[in-house]
Amino acid sequence: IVEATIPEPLREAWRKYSAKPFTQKSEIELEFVRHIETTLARSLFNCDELAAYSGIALAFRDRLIIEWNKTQQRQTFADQKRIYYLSLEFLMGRALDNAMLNVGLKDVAKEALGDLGFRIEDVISQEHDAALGNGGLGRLAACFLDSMATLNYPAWGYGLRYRYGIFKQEIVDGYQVEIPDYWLDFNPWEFPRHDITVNVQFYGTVNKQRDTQGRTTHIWQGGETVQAVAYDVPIPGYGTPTTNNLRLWSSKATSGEFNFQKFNAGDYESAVADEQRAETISAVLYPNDNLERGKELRLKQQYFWCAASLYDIVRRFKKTKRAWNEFPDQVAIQLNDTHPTLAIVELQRILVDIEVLEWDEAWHIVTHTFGYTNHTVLPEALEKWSVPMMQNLLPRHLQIIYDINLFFLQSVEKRFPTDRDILARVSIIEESHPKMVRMAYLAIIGSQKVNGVAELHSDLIKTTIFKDFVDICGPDKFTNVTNGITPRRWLHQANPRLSELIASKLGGYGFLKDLALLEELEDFINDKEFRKSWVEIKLMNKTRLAKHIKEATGYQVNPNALFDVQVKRIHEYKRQQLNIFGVIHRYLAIKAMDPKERAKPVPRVSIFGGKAAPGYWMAKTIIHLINKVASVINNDPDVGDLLKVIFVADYNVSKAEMICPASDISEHISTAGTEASGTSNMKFVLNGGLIIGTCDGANIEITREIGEQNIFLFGNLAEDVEELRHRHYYGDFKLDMHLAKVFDAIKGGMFGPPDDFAALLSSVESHSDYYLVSDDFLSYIETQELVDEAFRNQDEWTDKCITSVARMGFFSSDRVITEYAESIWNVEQLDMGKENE
Ligand code: T68
Repeated sequence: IVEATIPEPLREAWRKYSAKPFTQKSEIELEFVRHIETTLARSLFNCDELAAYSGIALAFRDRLIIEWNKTQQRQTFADQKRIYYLSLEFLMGRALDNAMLNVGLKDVAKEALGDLGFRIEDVISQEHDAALGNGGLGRLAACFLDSMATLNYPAWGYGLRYRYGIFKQEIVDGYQVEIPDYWLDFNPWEFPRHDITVNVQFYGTVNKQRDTQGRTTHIWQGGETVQAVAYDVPIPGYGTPTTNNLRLWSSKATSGEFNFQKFNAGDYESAVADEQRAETISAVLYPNDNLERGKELRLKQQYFWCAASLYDIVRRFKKTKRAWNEFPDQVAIQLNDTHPTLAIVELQRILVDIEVLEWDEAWHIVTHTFGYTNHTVLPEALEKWSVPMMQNLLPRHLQIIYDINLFFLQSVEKRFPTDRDILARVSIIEESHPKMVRMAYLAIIGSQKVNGVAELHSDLIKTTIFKDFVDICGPDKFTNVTNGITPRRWLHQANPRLSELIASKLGGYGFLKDLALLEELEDFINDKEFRKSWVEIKLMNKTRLAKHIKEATGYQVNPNALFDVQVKRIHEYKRQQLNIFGVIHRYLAIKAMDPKERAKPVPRVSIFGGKAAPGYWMAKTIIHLINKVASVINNDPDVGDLLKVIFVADYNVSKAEMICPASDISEHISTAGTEASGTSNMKFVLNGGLIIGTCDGANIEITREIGEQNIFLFGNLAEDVEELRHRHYYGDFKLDMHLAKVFDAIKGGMFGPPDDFAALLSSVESHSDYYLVSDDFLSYIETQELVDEAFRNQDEWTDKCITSVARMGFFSSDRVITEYAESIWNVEQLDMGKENE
């Protein structure tokens, strides 16, 4: 915006007064007090911890936004290809701690807050999690933003600014209860951009017209328009001035719509109703993970967000005055699952209908711009939209989808003239009643690369759900990029003591930017002092969690017991039921022991956490069973410290930061072939805990990296699952004898009315045990005994933990982003010059 630029001779004054990064404590104190006294209108007589949080957060966000501005200028000036990461979910968690750590000023801020009467931990814990996501997919997007900023990639995230994030979970009488998460009351981390708006159209009709050159053009008219307003969230990199942008769109009625016409006509109520209807689009995050339910509002959310984001991306490209064929050299758009697939159609529409490019030229641009990441092979999670719904909501897009499909099927027919079924198999349109648009197929056809998120998963998509597309598009289109996590949040922030200990041995915090450096830790494996500190830190982290458990549940757990953790969304495929059945088995074994024998078993605390989708009844039953088992076992005097069962309510990112460092063993026990990757497995190992798991997702690569002597694997392999299911289906099924005893206990009413759990048991006993709980049960409980044995030898256990951490370098999201940048996006890091060397 050239006209608004300050003339060169006057810029000196600006530069003089422009705020500088904090360099010392007094500057932080000054800004802290200023914000409390002016922005918040408080004083030293009424400054509680929440106000202190607000003050310090505002002080830091002011500095972030200055770096944010400079970063945007640098990136515009560099004029390089940019990455656009489209995700319906960004599970960011808290921002303050992260912001302080990334600029290296947490210790200084701690002193500053101390001087003014506050403990930094108490202040940090005032922050409400930004919980705009369900689970792994949303958290992955957040880790990627962190890595892209840290590696100085010019990258933008695009998402929705939900008024309600994922619900808060309470446990009442053992049942999950959902509480709305209204999180925007006070959010210092977002900047509303009321000047950046996009009008998004829905419904209406399409008319054909001939333009002056005799071409047929399509005019999409009528319907309703909703306004997208941008809210920007600065994303600081670690140890770099780069501060990237996450742009979240919020919906509101278009100015002009709510207002005078209806209002003046005396129809005030309906004017307000229109306003509310528009706002509904960005009101709530759908709380399902790995399940799609085909609701119209969800489709509206998807289009609203894709249309606004693409408009923004195209606008930025057009400012460079380049020719359209250079678009893919300037823009890489990554689709986080199929949720943003409409962006493919929208770009084709913009190019053909608005910019009047020829279809083929436009399609060439589109198919060189997008990449698609698949996160699941579960059939119930693959998105399909009904054709009549799409016809109604997005009539022009449906036409374009039909054309994309037509040209695609024609090319397939030419190449595979003898395969009579292939066209029906690969058609974007499923010939069902109603017809459905298969979004994954559209995403594949419209992208230049498709990737899975762990090796096994990427192989599985090629050999199962997308097999035909490998034959059609060639194997090179399909690739693997194994997931990773940011070591800044998941080591340095979550486990500052361990991070410090590691830094003391490796000569600094370089490993936070190059996680492979952790391998040098193996040199210290026999260093007595180091090992002692290592063990002490784990115990401190467990003690902290025990304190939380006491406050939250009233149960006292012994920090010296083996902490066995399974925290993740509750889902049958993730098999929390296998875990709790195993706990009951252990309980029955303890009860059956001669009291003198009871000193022998390794004391264990089984910790569960996770949300069930509100409509997922079986998942809710599993939560109920866990809580009932907990109340029986935890109150049984025969058991004492030998076994405790805890359900941590409202598992979220900030709870994960407390729980991951406190685990001895964590459970990643999905039915083989069902968990695409898993990322909490990485978080637990990086924090010095071991894993019990199946040969699934990234567990396999974790094993390859850390060595099979350092992980407890069990259960059937992915390649055998189909055959086992087939056998069950034809009646070849026998309940495992140990599991049968567990079921007898439940049926006998040991954990409350057996009817409460009848459906859960029968999903195993009489409905073919789809998730192979019985098939894997013996292997699971035997492997748990190996865990006990290993834990008894604390020295060897510590060896395993240290070795594993040392070998986790591969799972940094920095490695992941580098792979995407090089093999999919073809984007370069911004050269930061000398200042950042
Ligand atoms: C997860 N997927 C995978 N989905 O389950 C996990 N789904 O294995 C993987 O590690 C992770 O993605 C990152 O790749 C999800 O979390 C969802 O949350 C989701 C949300 C909406 C619709 C469908």
